[in-house]
Amino acid sequence: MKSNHVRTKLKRGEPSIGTWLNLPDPMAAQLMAQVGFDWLTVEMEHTPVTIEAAARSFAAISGNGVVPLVRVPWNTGENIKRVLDTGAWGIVVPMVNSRLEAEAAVAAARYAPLGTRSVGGQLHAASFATDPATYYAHANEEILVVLMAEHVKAIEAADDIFSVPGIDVVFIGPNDLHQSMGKKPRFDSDDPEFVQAVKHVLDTASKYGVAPGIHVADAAQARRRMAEGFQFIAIASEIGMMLAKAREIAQAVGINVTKEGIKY
Ligand code: 3PY
Ligand code: MG
Repeated sequence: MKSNHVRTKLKRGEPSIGTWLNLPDPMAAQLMAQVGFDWLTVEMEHTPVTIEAAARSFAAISGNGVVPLVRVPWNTGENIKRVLDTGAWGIVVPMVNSRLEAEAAVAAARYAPLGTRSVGGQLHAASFATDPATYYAHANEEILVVLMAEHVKAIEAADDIFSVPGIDVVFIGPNDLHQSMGKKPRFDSDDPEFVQAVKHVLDTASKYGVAPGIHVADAAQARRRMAEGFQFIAIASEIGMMLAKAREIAQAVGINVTKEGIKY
């Protein structure tokens, strides 16, 4: 059975960098899997990615030696079961704002005795190049559980949430976090309330031995966050990178690029 090198790296205290896949296209996933990122997260929260497209993307990603992760549309047992059973090696769960919500996400992602995940399926084992029985015996040690801290409620409840056993990463969603503070959504700012919230996540994650993570807009931000101690860093998305490069090229030949467009 293949092993989840991202989980191993994070447990050793090392950083691990990846990006988001927003296109509902396994071919784009296959090509992005050859760039060299440690992991790729298939985005199902804010995109039209179907479970079938996601399953094909997980296979294309894991087949290239990269860890396939997925952001589920919402924190439900059904969402978590279906993406793990179709081959994801880890889940990113949006908007986890209480201990109860954190416990529910962990329980859905782990087999007994750590959780309540139901056994069944074939693709989970195929994704790890093994058979179902071996997968059931080892999945709890391989599946990466990433919970998102992206609301002021999660910052206030950080001790309650981050101390739940079975969490590997707490991952800041800066856009929603700003939004929940009544501020303009963005990846970064020097707003004192946001800066303090980020610091509180870093400190609390370290207190409970959980890897801290954050979504950033570009390489410069990624380097700064790593220097601060963040380990699980998502840089933009494949669409963001494609459009940024397209704009750069268009501008270089004199085309008037007027729209800023999406960043991730
Ligand atoms: C946010 O910034 O809100 C995110 O969800 C990033 O992944
Ligand atoms: Mg968000």
